[in-house]
Amino acid sequence: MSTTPRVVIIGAGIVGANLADELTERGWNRITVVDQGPLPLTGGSTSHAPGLVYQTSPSKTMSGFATYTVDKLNSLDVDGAWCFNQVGGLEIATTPERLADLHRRQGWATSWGIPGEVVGPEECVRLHPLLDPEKVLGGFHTPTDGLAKAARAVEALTRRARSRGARFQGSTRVLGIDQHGGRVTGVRTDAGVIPADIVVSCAGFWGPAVGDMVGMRVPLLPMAHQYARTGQVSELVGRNDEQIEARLPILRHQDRDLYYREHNDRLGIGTYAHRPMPVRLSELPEIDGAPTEAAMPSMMPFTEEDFAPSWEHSKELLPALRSAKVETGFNGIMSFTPDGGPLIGESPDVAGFWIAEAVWVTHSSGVARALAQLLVDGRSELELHGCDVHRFDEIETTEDYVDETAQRNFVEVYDVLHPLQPKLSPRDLRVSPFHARQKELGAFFLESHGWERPHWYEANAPLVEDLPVEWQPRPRDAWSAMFHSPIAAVEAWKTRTAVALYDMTPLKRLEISGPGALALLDRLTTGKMDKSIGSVTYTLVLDESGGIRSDVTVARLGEQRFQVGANGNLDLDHFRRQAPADHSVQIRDITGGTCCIGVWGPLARDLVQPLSHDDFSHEGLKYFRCKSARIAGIPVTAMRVSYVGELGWEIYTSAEYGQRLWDALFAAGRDLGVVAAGRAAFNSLRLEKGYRAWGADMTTEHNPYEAGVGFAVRKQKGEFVGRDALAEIDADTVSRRLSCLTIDDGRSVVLGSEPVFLDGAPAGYVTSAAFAHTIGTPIAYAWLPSSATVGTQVEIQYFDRRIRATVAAEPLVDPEMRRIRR
Ligand code: FAD
Ligand code: THG
Repeated sequence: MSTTPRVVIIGAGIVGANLADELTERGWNRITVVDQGPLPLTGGSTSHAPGLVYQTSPSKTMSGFATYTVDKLNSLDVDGAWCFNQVGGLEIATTPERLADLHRRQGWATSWGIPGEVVGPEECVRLHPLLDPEKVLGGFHTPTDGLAKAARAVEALTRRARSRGARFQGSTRVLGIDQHGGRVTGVRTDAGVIPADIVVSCAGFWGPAVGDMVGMRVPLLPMAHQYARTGQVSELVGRNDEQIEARLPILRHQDRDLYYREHNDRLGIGTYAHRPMPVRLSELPEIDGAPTEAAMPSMMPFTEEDFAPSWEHSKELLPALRSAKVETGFNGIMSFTPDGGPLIGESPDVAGFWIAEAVWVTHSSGVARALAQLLVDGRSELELHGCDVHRFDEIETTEDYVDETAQRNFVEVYDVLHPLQPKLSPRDLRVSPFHARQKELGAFFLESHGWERPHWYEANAPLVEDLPVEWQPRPRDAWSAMFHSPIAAVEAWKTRTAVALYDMTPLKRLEISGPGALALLDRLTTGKMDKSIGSVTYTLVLDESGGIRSDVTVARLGEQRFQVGANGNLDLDHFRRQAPADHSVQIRDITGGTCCIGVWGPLARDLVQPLSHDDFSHEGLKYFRCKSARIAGIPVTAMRVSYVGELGWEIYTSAEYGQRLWDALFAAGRDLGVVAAGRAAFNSLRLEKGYRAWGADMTTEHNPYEAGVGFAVRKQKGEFVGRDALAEIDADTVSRRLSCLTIDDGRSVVLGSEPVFLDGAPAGYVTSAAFAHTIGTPIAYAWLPSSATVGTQVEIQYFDRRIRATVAAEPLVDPEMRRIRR
């Protein structure tokens, strides 16, 4: 008899209930859902959620989660009562900056297939007559958004999952997780042990406490967020009834951190305008008896003084409120994370222990479907890199870091944020050994995973004057000029015409060694790994369906020792999980103890060779080879690889020699015109050379042939993960392609995620974009149907403008590889 695994879901909120539904829909029938609270109103965040669902977000995956939630909840009811009321969404602007941002949001909606348009003030008032026409400059209207009746949806999902065999058990508190041999075996509760093969914690803001039971860090911070209801609003009387509750679109007033919905003839008001109010789990209110809608553990007492400014702003926007009053309110508890994304994934230490937390009602069905797909099929159809709990580096999961960044995200939740907008704090968490020198050179730093990364160096500013005419930067619009500098043009120019030093230290480096290392890498990547010592291979890590999990470089440093240049912590997590249990492979993250300088440009050899007795000639160290050497007496590993597409090497050494290496290279390069160069130039150079950035340009949603990296797949090499899925696919048969676009006007720079129109209809979206200094024109990469061949005219929507672009043959720079191979 075939049986499905025994699954225990901790938490019967909107996430746990959705997961039970998704798993039972897939035929898993041994599901138990336990909750410490009584059913169906458990007292968690779902029990009081006002349920506004706005689908549009900068993230394709998050928007996809939301769209699925809307479709699913729309199809549910409890005895005829609605679970989703599709009243539409309206986000209004009261400042020109917000109005511009609404156009940007409308672009994301178009990119991700969500209907919506920016409308004028009259239309806003027609849609929502409570608005003061004098205050509103315009709005973004999304007809398929609306209200989720979260607690009722839990009931509908519970009924359906029960009818397929799931068990729901309320008033049962989980006290511990039983495990044996590194696997979960059961869940210990105050009502006994429930045996389990898989445990999924859907415990909402209690997540960290449940994670502690298996020693898993759950980087979320519970925080209070205020929600109030007015008394009767005379303008609403007679419009709705208890059944329908609301007819007006849900409303957001982001300039004041406010949102609104109807509750029959009253208005509900949510605010993020107040001070951050972190909540310790030990401070939760003690509830006598069962939770009610007025008292539950996820509700703190209303602090009126925090709400006062929001009430004033509400009366300004919605004059009808001036004769109403605030009747009730509470400080409800929800989860915030360091980057605002949810937390999905399996414990690194205890197999079978999963979490799905920090999830809004908005994304709940989508997250549950993704997790069900991971558990049942091993793969989610929407890519999860921004949701995977293992996306964080260790420093990003510490309590102090989570505390500070989660509070920051609360404050910024409705702010207009530039894609490059840096954290102001915490900063200087991780610096390379070159940091002191970078500061002396006036580096402008942005932060990534705690690393300080120079984007350009003010020390190069005087060279802007020296730029030849064809290299001179064009003026940019104010938005694309933010966190950018014309100095990037200098650094690009020097890289292509002289030589530049790039700090590559933050690039994640793994050492994979041991008797099983070769076999592991061979199984997990698309390349031939059994090459000579000193080989470097650019290769792909696929999932079973042929989707791209990552692209990495693998350098063979010894018979049983490899250095992997990776894209982030997800790669480390993947390799660790895939390593055999027999300890024949050791995997170490060596990023922090080492450092790397990219020395690139036509004069790179003139710079490095005089500093070394080792042979840095073309024959002495060929393209995509590496070797140990000494440079200025410092032991290094030199790897002839260049993400910017120039002659040169990534030069690695251990951290303590870093500054000395930097100084030696800098001094030796003075007469050659060496500059330090930053990420702004780097990103432009890699894009014009056609090198993909995993996560932005390609993800698990794409196969190598669509993404233009099919050359890295060695189908003949033998078995490897993803090979079977690719058997029938090649570059000529794919239906969509990552395509290179040049911008026709030669000056408009876009930033990424903008929709692309083909024959007037949305057909794809931008993944990465930059000004290509070498050819003097802005470029973009975008996903487009294969029918958009070279020469096809398209349009990119940038705010409220359409920018003409043309599909171009790629790469735009050095297709013959003359710059690199010499
Ligand atoms: P919960 O509903 O909290 O469920 C977790 C469950 O786990 C609880 O029932 C708890 O009892 C149980 N549990 C925890 N620990 C244990 C244990 N040890 N043993 C047994 N059971 C345990 N989201 C939106 O999308 N739109 C909105 O408009 C919106 N408005 C909000 C307004 C306010 C004021 C607040 C506070 C939140 C709002 N949210 C909104 C967020 C939303 O409410 C939550 O993100 C969502 O409800 C979380 O669902 P969940 O299932 O993860 O958590
Ligand atoms: N350096 C190192 N490792 C890395 C990167 C890096 N790992 C992660 C990420 N960056 C990987 N991305 C690329 C993308 C392209 C190339 C290298 C790393 C590249 N491609 C050549 C090409 O496409 O023509 C060579 C391909 C080949 O010969 O197989 O160089 O920056 N260490």
